[in-house]
Amino acid sequence: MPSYTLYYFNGRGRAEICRMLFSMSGVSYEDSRITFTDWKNYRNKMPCSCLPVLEIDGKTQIPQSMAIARYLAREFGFHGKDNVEMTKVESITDSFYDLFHDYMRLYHDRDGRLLTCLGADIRNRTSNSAMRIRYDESCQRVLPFMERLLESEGQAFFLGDQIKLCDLMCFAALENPLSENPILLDDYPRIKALRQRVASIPQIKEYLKRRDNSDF
Ligand SMILES: N[C@@H](CCC(=O)N[C@@H](CS)C(=O)NCC(=O)O)C(=O)O
Repeated sequence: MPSYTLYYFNGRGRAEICRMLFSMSGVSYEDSRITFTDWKNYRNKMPCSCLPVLEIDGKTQIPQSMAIARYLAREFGFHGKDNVEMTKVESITDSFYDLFHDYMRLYHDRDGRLLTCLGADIRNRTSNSAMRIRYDESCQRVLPFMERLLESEGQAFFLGDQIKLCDLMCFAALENPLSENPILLDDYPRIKALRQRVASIPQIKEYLKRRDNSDF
């Protein structure tokens, strides 16, 4: 088994899906959290100048949260069993990423920098209208689609009775939006039930209990 270090800020953010995959697999990794003050010293050294980054065996560094998540899902057995199922897993995962990405953008300035880097209070940044409209539209696009998918094809999870990357992403991507708007899923009972099922899996339950609370 390779050695893994996951670099991100001290928040759930885009790294949480990867941390959940590590928890599900039981594989150990270093959860390296960079402070916003230190980020300026790291930025130019990181591939793509953004986080998260996964470092494998102290040499290979991979940026992009979804590429990292797909890699870990394949390594740990949480991806599809064949090409069609893998594509379905990715299509659901990426749909949740769309929504999550638009939510995260509420916390970025015009240059795309995370506002927390600049010391802004992220909880007061949710009314930026153009980004807010885009995020609301993503919710209207993605959530009904996922609810219908669970109704027509879902069993215990999106693709059968085994948890996969897309189920974990359904949990991770909606955490921040739900902390701001607890009634977000009231019209989507199947998504809500799926998230509860994910949270009740022993490895995830234990992880959620022991992780630190963070702002985002
Ligand atoms: N598409 C990338 C986006 C990465 C991204 O925007 N990361 C933010 C944190 S969530 C970042 O590194 N911000 C600091 C900066 O841009 O200086 C991914 O999903 O990993």
